[in-house]
Amino acid sequence: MVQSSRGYIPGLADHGRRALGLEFEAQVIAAYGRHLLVRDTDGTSHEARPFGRRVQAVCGDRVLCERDTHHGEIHVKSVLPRRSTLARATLRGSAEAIVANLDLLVTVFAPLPKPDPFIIDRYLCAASSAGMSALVVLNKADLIDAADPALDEWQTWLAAYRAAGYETLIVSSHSRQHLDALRALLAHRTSAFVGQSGVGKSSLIAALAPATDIATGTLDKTEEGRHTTTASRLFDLSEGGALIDSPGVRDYAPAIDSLEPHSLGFPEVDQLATGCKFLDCRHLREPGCAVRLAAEGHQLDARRYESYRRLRRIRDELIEAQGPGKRS
Ligand SMILES: Nc1nc2c(ncn2[C@@H]2O[C@H](COP(=O)(O)OP(=O)(O)O)[C@@H](O)[C@H]2O)c(=O)[nH]1
Ligand SMILES: [Mg+2]
Ligand SMILES: [Zn+2]
Repeated sequence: MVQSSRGYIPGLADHGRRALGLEFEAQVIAAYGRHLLVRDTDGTSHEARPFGRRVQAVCGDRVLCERDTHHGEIHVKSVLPRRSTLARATLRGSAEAIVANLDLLVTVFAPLPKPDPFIIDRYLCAASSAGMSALVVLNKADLIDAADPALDEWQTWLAAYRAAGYETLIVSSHSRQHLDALRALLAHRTSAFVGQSGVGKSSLIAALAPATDIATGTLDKTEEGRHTTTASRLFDLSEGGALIDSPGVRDYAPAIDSLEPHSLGFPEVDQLATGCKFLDCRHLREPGCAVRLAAEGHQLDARRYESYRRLRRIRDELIEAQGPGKRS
């Protein structure tokens, strides 16, 4: 065993601290910036703070905590390896984790606020690139008028998502339409709900996990004591599994470096690309591009292809700006 420079055996010391309950494993069940709520293996929740700038814990993370007996505080010492990370690009272009250890990403849109399918696409790309399953949900079905011409457009979007391999559902948290079908897809998995502010993410979660409202202490209060929804929070499902509510967004940009470099996380592009003439085809103007041909022949949804091209341009510009060495 390696002797540390400070003269004690780290393994033994850790063991001792664990036996005394000073060090323990927990899961982050709410995160408001660096204010965390962690739940230990006994199911007890504790307010905690990351120990040092290096520790970047997000909702869903498994973490190693240490009790500071002197000040009565709990510190998150380290984040245990994640099985998946949903990340976003910050304004400066670097990757920032939003939620960790997800199995499924639930992207929600609604008749109101006015939906933007390109935001949905970008979430789906992040999910597919990170190896998670994803689901597209149209909420507020009770507001949909069958004669509304916009319904045709939404149906076209949903058909394209199904063709790409994603499951889709039309639900209502108010009328509870198709909530059982949604619940069946969520059981025994950890899922995060994402989408524009106001689409009904929190309402859906409240309808699906009603009895599990967790006490977040001072976490979801601002300095003035008002409640905010800017925290990510995890709710247990009675049948097993958990739902994570995330703050609503105006827009979402995936972390460029975490996108699958060839298809950018578009499953249908990935499939079609096996027919491209060049292995490094970017699926734009290249000769013999099976993806572009499929779009021209309407086997690939035109809007999804446009979405791919937009994301491709953004990604390539950012990779270019990072300079050589980081290029892929
Ligand atoms: N008509 C209708 N309104 C809904 C439904 N779900 C949520 N809402 C309303 O939409 C607004 C935003 O809901 P909220 O859950 O806070 O959205 P979030 O920002 O995505 O978490 C609230 O006024 C909800 O009452 C629904 O299924 N039908
Ligand atoms: Mg909300
Ligand atoms: Zn191609």
